[in-house]
Amino acid sequence: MTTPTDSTNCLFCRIVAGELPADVVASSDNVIAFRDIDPQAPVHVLVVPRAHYGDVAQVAAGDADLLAEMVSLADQVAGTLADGQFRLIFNSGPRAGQSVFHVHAHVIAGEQLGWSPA
Ligand code: IU
Repeated sequence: MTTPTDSTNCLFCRIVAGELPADVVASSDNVIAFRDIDPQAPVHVLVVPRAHYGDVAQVAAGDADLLAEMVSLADQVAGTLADGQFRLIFNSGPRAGQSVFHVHAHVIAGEQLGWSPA
């Protein structure tokens, strides 16, 4: 688990609050989904809980139902914007490539995906 973070000056908290713009494609009670500004595939959407958690392990430990809601919204996005098949990626910690420390799942879809994430 990475170091817990707080919502002070958190980019994704500001998007959730509507203080910064984002291309929101779906939402549910506790989760929003918006397009990544630097897409790596035809469909590249970030699924983000409204509440601030630093990484996926913190969500799993703190609110497993919220983690399930994130996965459900990811599935909905892939079904709406692509053919329902998708890759779901959580980068957890800087060495894994996490750069924004408000947990988010990358939904990657819309083309035949290769496999070499490392
Ligand atoms: P990462 O797993 O923490 O590295 O993913 C962060 C993502 O957030 C990355 O793909 C960025 O392109 C994306 N992003 C964004 O969509 N909007 C922003 O304003 C910023 C980053 I900063």
